[in-house]
Amino acid sequence: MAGNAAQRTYVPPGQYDEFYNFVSGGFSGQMSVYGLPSGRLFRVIPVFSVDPEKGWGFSEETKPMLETSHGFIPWDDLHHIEASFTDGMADGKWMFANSNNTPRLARIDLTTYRTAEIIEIPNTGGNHCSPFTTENSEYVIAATRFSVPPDGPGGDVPISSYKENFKGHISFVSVDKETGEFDIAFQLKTPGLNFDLSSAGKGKSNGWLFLSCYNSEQAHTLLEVSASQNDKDFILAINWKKAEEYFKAGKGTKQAVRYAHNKYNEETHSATSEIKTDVTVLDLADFEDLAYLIPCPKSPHGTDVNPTGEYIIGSGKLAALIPVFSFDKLQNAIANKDFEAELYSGIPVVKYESALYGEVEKPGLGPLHTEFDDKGNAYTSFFVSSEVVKWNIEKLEVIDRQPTYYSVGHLMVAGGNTKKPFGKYLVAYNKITKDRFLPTGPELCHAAQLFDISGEKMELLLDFPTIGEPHYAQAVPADLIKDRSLKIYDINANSHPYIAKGESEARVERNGNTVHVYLTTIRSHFTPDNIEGIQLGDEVLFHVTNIEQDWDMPHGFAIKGAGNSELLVMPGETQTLKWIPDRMGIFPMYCTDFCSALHQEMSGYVRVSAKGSNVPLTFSTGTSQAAAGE
Ligand code: RUQ
Ligand code: CUA
Repeated sequence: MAGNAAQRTYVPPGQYDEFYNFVSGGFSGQMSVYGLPSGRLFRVIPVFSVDPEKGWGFSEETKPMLETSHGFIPWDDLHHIEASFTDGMADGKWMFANSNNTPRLARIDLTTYRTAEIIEIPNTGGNHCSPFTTENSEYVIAATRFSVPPDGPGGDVPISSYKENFKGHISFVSVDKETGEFDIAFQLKTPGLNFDLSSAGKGKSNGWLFLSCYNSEQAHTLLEVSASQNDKDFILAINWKKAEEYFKAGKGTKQAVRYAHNKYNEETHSATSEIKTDVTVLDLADFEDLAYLIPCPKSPHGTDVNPTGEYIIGSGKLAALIPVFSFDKLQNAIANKDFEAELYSGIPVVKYESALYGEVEKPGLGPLHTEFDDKGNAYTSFFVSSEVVKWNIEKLEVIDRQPTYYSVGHLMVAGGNTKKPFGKYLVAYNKITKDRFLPTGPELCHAAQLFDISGEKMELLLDFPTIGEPHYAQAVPADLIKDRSLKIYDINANSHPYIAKGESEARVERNGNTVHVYLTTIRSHFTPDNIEGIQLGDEVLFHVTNIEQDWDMPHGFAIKGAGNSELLVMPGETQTLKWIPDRMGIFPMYCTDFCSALHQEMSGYVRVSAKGSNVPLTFSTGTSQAAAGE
């Protein structure tokens, strides 16, 4: 430990951190936001998960965000985070994230720190090879981890027919420059392979994708043995600019599929979910000049491209070396048709030596992921030997190694996947922490470890616990983002269909068995705060509008017996809690967020009577008045 480590991570009270650190939550389905160098946790954003802290996935408005073609899915496995890029640099607009299990991509808006959009990926099984974006985020790419037969009735085939019937798909999800909106532009159909972590080219290799793939054996059972036989698997290099040209020229065929596309609208404060029914697919087998296989030892888990775009680093989970490929050599090999074979009906295999720049020898055991600094060095995580290794790319020489506590998976250098890394901090995200923190039963926190990498040797500065299991992460300079953060929702722009724009619009309306409560909140009362005439068998929808227009002034809402969660409603926002009373009596409701000295007084009562009771529907704050409707 560096002697002055505490000083170097200490951010005094009232001062800001230098970087935002966006960290995946793995099996928690969330993304958390920390400060660097302090390691302070600022926020946990539900992405592929419900979150009772915020009512996310529990309010009527947010439920559609978690819809899929399989129905409502309240959580998933969120592995990787990637920033939106402009000219190969994080631009601070959005973060992209993948769900691994039921394949989806999400876009998180960095003004609201909320999930703005989720799109499901058809023809895919296990969306682990995802998301990675092109140099200007023209596309966010997602590829299948488990090749499967294409969606549709043709999928009912024997598992043993893997080689002929199972296919991979690489999805090109376009991102609208202004709004960020997703659209699956097209998919590339590939032979049945398992794709793993991948990178888009940048700088001189912009226009190419490099996808690691394992199971080149095309095994379908006992993969731990049968998919580890070949000495080398592959990196699949794809000329995506060419693929895009073919797509734009009308090549490719439309396939009937079903996938959900969910969007959150900041004006209606509501999400919608739509099922889309087709996708354009280009079959690699129909094109000669789109894809090339580069042999890569052994069972690769990731490929990473250095800041100049010249070097492509492969990481084989079972490899004892790190291969470094040269983009220039690859281009020459392709031009000279320097191929050793064709595989999977027609994809040329470039000779290993013809694409190889060199190998880093004896770097450690089980290289997983590599990031870069601003001085020509690479940093690779080693799961098995539990260390981070710094090495020089051009010299292929190990410079330093530091243990991690324990079993590092991903690592991240601030800006380390961009064209200009900041080269100051490296964070290792560790799977196992054992004795590092106070014990908390059988489940221990996972953790991040912050290293200063500005010198020759890496220096460990700080351990901090993380939410869920951290995989990939991004760090973006705070200055790029912090001033764009939204403070309130403008209530005049709120076009929620059940808004009450002020207390004079607060009311209760019956429509058959549905009762709409247009409820406002402001320090420190609800309007209305007395409601009578609710009957058993009613479904009550509390449309809560927070009419505050002041930063950091949320109000909460809870009512006894509610079976979902509380709501937390931001200034200017409307959110709806559905409540189905199950017995007669008086039900208190109250604000769950300590909003003022009289927060405890921010409460009210709802009276529930028997079905068909003659208690009239009334509501009041102060005095009673008759409700509208019948
Ligand atoms: S994977 S280590 Cu998704 Cu490497 Cu996490
Ligand atoms: Cu509003 Cu407490």
